Order: sequence, then structure tokens, then C-alpha cells
Amino acid sequence: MKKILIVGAGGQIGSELTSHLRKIYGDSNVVATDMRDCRELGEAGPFEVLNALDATAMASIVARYHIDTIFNLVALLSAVGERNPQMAWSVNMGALNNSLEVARQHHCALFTPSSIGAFGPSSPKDGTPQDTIMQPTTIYGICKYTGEMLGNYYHHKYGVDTRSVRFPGIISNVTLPGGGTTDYAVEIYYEAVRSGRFTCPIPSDVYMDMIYMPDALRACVELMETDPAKLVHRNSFNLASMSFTPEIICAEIKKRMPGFKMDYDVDPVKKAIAESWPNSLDDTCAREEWGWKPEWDLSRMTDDMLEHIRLKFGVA
Ligand code: AKB
Repeated sequence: MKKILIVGAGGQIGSELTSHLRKIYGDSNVVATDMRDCRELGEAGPFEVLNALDATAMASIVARYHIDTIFNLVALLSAVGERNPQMAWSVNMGALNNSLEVARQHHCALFTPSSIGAFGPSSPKDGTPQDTIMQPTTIYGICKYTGEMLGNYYHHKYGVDTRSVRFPGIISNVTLPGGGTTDYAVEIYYEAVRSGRFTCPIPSDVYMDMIYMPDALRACVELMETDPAKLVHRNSFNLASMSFTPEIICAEIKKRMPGFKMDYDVDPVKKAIAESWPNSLDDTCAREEWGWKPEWDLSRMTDDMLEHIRLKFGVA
């Protein structure tokens, strides 16, 4: 990776991936784009307003900056997707199609995240294998699964260097996620600091895979820097780090804030989505093919999240 384009850089992953990649590859070598005018992304390096559904505009930025690697991070997430499935399909698949075509025409490598949402209720629940039955029941999952197939198709048919990971819910303290089923695991920390209480939309005993942002960013770079000869899989690698329920994360916060209180107002849409996803993924292939190893667990992440959010809100 020498000249990188990030499409959808204003979102939860993009805002942090932009500065992470700029630190490694140089500010001027990472071009951030978003459909909104995110001025802060233009402070350290190049920023362009780009609607990912406009393939001509995407191709022109790729040509102008001599891009060799594209990160397509555009996505309407699982819960918001269920409110408008047609829009979710057209945005998620439109951005992916354009990224694949531009990558093919301009000889770029392409990273597009998939998700634990690509699995469905018929997939094995615990230790969900890399290669297994996948019948997602959300439009988001259907887009992710289709995207995985398309990524592999472009690799086999046209030789495009497509790579991807199935991200768990990503927890971070910089940019809030929006519209996902796993968002509760970020919101709980903010509310713990802000008000000392949280109303959880997910049932107390539902497990989902999660990952802390520093590990997620490292995974993107490590996968994209791996010698292609080592990759048996491409789209998309199971990625695991930690798996917990609302009850477990609540207990972890209580260890540090004994007065913290959580109650439940279960959102039926999020409940159905969460229950259709795996409890925990088996990421053996990622470990074997490109050396994946998570560095953060729930306890260390909880310390770090609370410390950063307290600093943000000026709370002692
Ligand atoms: C969501 O909850 O929709 C996302 C995801 C797990 O892909 N965070």
C-alpha cells in the first residue's frame, strides 16, 4: 500500500482508519473521502467530497491521486437497514460495485469489511467456522454475504486483489457507530460516564462478538500487507477478539463503577437480529493465513474506554 483511498471515511471505522493509515504511510498518501464535508479529515492530509454511488467521480479521484489501494467503508448497518431495506441494498451494493469496478479498471487492491452479520440463524452458533452455512436474515447480512461472493468473483475472474474480514461489533471512543445492533456496547460506556445508568436494547443473555478499535485497525493493515501467496481465503476472514453478553459487560463496568445501574427496554428488531448472529466466531484461518492475534480483552478495553470517555467529558 503506497497511495490509499478511503471511501466513507467519515464513519466509525473510517475516521480512525484515516489517521491510523496516515501515521504509517504518510499524511499525503491517504486520501479520505465522504459524501459529507468532513473538514477535520482534511486537516492532516487530502480530503475530497465523494458520493460512492458516483463511479465516475470515484475513478477520477483514483486516477488523480495515483491510488493503489481502496478501502470501501460505506455501509448502512444492520438495525437501520431493516428500516429501509431498499435503500440499504442500493447504498451498500452500489458503493461496493463501484469500488470493485474502479479497482478493476485502475489496478487497485480493495478492502471491504464484511461482518458477523453475514451469518444467520442456521449457521453454527458457537465457534462458527470460517466456511459454513450462511443464510443471513437481515438486508445488511444479505449485502455482506453477496459482497463476499462478489469480492471473490472479481479476484478469480479479473485478478483484483480483494480482501476482507468479518468484523465483530467495533467498540471505540472516537466516533460513535450509528444504526448497528452492536452499538449498545459503545453506548453503555458513554452512559456509564455521563449518567451512571444505561437502558439496554439487547436481552441480558445474548452473546455477540466484539472487537476494540485498535485491534480492528491493526487487522486491516496486517491483512492488506500479507503476501498474497499466503492467502487461501480472501472474502472474508472470520475475526474474533472477545464475545460477551450485556450482563457480562455491565458486570465489568460495575467492577470500576459500583454504583452503575443497567435496566432493559428490549428493541424487538435488534433482539431478532442479535439472536440470528453467532455467539462467537472461530478465527483459526485468519490466525494461520496472516497471523491474526487480538491484543485487547474486555477488561483492558473497559479500563481504556472509561479513561478516554472521562477525559472527553472532563469527568474526574
Ligand atoms: C452492526 O451491528 O450492524 C455492525 C456489525 C456487527 O456489522 N456493528
